[in-house]
Amino acid sequence: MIWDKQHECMDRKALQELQLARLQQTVERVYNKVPFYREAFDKIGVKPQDITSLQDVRKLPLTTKAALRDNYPYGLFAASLKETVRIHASSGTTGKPIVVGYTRNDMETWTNLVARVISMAGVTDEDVTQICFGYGFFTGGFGLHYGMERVGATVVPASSGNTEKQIMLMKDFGTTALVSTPSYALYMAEVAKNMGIDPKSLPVRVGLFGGEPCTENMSREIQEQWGIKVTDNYGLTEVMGPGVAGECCEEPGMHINEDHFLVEIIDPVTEEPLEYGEEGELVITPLTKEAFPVLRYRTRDITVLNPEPCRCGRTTVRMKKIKGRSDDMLIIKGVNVFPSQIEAVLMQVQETAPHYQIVVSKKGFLDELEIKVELRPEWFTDNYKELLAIEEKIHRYLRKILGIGAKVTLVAPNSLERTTGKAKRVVDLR
Ligand code: DLL
Repeated sequence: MIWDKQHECMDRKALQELQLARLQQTVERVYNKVPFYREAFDKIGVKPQDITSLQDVRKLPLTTKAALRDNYPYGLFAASLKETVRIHASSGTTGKPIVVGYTRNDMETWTNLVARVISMAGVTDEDVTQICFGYGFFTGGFGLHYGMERVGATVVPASSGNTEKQIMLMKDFGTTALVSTPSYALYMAEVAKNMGIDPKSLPVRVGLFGGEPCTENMSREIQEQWGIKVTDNYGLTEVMGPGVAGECCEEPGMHINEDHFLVEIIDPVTEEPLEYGEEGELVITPLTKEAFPVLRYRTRDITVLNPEPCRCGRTTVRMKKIKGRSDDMLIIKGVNVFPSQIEAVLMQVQETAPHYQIVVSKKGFLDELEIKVELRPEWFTDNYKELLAIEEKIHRYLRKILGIGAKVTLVAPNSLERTTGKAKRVVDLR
């Protein structure tokens, strides 16, 4: 087990001193090695020496995804390629990917931080872990792989896809810890059932899920289908990959590895700082990165920070489950709607399965929201009246929670596309 008590249970004041020293080092490094940042500093008249307290982080420029894209591929690297031992990239939907690098020290830090997250979830060297994340440019596969090896678990590097084989391997190899996206976990449960295998009869006891949002209700669904302990973990390529934050076994919320990441919450529109407990966009400054140290990276992820000490003994701030991305927020008839709010409603309806799609279109000048959701096989019927009653019930729930009307379309079990990676829930036709 990797539990770095010295850092994970640190006195807050000592932690802040460590954070400041590391922030100063990072700022110095970035200023000296990355022309993009030096120019940005000079433009606003800030020098590395101006950072004398943690609050001074606000003097630094925010970094957006656009800056990473504009400096493709190596423009923001603060280490030479000779010092860089690994490249990862985030695919993005259009154009060039975002490229990040790791020195040998970065790899060591990354491995340790993922190992912490794995240990928080209760995985040990007694576990056999099946890693069903894609291996390759995606940080999920390799990130969890190295972390699991550090913990001493037996790694089955299954990667994603070939789902029937995944189930066979779980059974034959005695997999106890499952690693995947939440949506792939649900898909795997479905495939197991189609093979005549109850997922609960498999040896899996704990799941580490991440890479995409997952509401509480969705977690509960996974837990019920698999009969396992479900944990969430968070990260992003731009600041490292997985290993930024993870859930412990005591209280809700994901512990942020704050000795390596300085976090802020800002108002996504005004960019003004928000307090603990207030909902806003997470901004992250990695404090120990060598090859790719971005400053104040705007994650676009919406969450709330909770500084309350946790029963587990860790003193690090916890982040709530991600509500969604500010760029995924739909504005429908002037109302802000996050896909996660729709998911939360759908997951309360017993007749529907956790497979849905949100379609937004325009009819004339008006936005139209349609929710396609699968019926559970046991509720499947061709009785029109019954179907209509279910649709109306969902329509009513949605109006109550979201304050707007949506067209609800029930579709047959297994008719929506399944994913072995991150689910694409929203189709915006506007
Ligand atoms: O998804 C890193 C990762 C891999 C984390 C495996 C955990 C496990 P990217 O592909 O760069 O990196 O995508 C990062 O995915 O900004 C969030 O919007 C979303 N995301 C990641 N983890 C979670 C989570 C990896 N636990 C983007 N809950 C982030 C909600 C998540 N959203």
